Amino acid sequence: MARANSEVADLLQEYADLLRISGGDQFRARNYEKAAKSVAGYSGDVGALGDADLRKIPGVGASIAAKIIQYQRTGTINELEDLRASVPDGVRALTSIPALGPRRALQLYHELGVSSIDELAAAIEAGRLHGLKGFGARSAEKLRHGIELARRATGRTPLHVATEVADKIVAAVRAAPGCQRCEPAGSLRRFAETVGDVDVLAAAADSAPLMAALTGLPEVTEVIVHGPTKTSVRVATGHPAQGGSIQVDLRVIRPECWGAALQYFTGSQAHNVAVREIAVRAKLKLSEYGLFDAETGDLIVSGTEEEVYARLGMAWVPPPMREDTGEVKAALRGDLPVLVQDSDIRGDLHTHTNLTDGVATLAEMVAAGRTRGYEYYAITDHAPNLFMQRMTTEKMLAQREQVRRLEESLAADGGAPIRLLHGTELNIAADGSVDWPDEVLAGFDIRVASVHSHFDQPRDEMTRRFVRACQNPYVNVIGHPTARRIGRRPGVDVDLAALFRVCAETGTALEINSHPERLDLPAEHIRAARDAGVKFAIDTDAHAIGHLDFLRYGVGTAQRGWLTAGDVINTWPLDRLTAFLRKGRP
Ligand code: DGT
Ligand code: CA
Ligand code: CA
Ligand code: ZN
Repeated sequence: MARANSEVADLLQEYADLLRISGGDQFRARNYEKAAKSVAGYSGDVGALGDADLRKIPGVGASIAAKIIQYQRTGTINELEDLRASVPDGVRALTSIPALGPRRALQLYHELGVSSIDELAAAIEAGRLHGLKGFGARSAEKLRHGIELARRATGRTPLHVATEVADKIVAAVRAAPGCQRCEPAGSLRRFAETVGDVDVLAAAADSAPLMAALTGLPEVTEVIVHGPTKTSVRVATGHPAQGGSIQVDLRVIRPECWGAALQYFTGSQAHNVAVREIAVRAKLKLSEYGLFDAETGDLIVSGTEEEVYARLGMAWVPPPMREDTGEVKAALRGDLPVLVQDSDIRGDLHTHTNLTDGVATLAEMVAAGRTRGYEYYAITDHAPNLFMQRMTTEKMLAQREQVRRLEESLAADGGAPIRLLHGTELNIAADGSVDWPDEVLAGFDIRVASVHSHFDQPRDEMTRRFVRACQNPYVNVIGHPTARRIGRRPGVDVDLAALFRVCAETGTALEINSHPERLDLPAEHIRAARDAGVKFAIDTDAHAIGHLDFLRYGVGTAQRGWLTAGDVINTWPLDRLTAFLRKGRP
């Protein structure tokens, strides 16, 4: 996606947020938010468009187009600057606290003079929220928890934001004269859900041109250390975490140490400690320079990771598994699972179009899925009970017709064949029921069902809710099962063991939602689910063409959960998949 698109989208979103905070027209705020979404998902480069073309983007009218043009010309938007000036920074920071909307943030500012997260924390502890209108008995507890989440979020950058930075840097370093290899390492290579700093490793005889390629990048805002073996810089991310930039460490090593260095700097530290213990027991010494004979100091191997692990009697461990959760033992025994790969995925089973809250048309989304080489592709727009999406049975049936016609025309155009599944994303109501009656549900090829409301139910109610949804003979996949938003909203309180049991019994798959702000089911629960016999669907929940590329994060998350292709229903051939989707129905 073009960089200008995400910049413009962020500004429009900020404008919407500021309108809300300052008590402006809520309807206008919603329009700006919608425009932000379509700009973010727009397939061309917004930075290059004139007025007429801008206005063709859904949700962009005359006044928004004018603002984008002003931004293109001057780099600022006057009205946004005015709004920024009218709302203290601290109050904006308050809105990053989950459970505190813009209106209540402004109320705290006006009534208590609270203008930062720290001041809010102090006000809560001093009991100053007592009796404040709109802040009931549970408010203090919820806000305390929200503050904790917001503080944690500001400390680490989401995986996709860090990955975009790393991709750019790796490309620049690889292009430098003399660069033999360059790869991301650290938590990013392990597909951790958030990243503290970006570690990049490169191999060259002379490091200077590589270091210069990094420090010369326009996105670099500060050079912290500039040395021959390690250079550290800060790079702008355009994401609020860590103050809008992230540290990048580039290490350049001699090509002959590549394997040992990559192993060392990939971590995790806990994995490395466990691997070094294996080395010590074999009278060897492992460092970033190589594997050495502990007594003589002679180098044994260092060229590739595979050689290093092999000399320790271990199979090569895929980076997402390197967290010291049993992978060292498994690698010694030689029975690591063969992990699912991006290329195993035959189709996406959870995607949206502009019939509900997506920004691309059915034909555009399907064309993008086909370009990815998918054999099948499910369209799962929202169902009627998510009222703001205004879905109706008539619209749904008309879409089904459109899907069938599109499938026929694609079959006739001589390109790669693709099977289209007409599905829906149902809403799991508080009592576990879903939107449509059985006779309507029966007409879909696939039904994802998700929690979109009543996130605060007590554990036993929430568990009963999920169990009932899974027992519904038409519900095939539980979408984003915990409903968490990384750094913004904790997952719902549910008895996961009970959920896994009912999924396995009923043939209901759990989604691994690839959206980088969800990554849900979270990696730490995936192994337990698989051990209970659960199957998974790795989906993107795409609302724009570009979102189909989020798949890599879902696959990385599945790998962190040790999944094989066999565990994942959308790696299966279509006939096996459709048999699974029948859930034993005749
Ligand atoms: P992060 O940056 O917090 O998301 O997590 P990592 O895992 O990327 O940690 P980081 O950046 O501190 O270091 C990258 C890898 O380098 C780490 O996973 C293991 C290795 N490493 C770095 N410094 C040390 C160290 O002092 N001791 C050990 N054992 N390993 C280290
Ligand atoms: Ca790191
Ligand atoms: Ca680091
Ligand atoms: Zn969805």
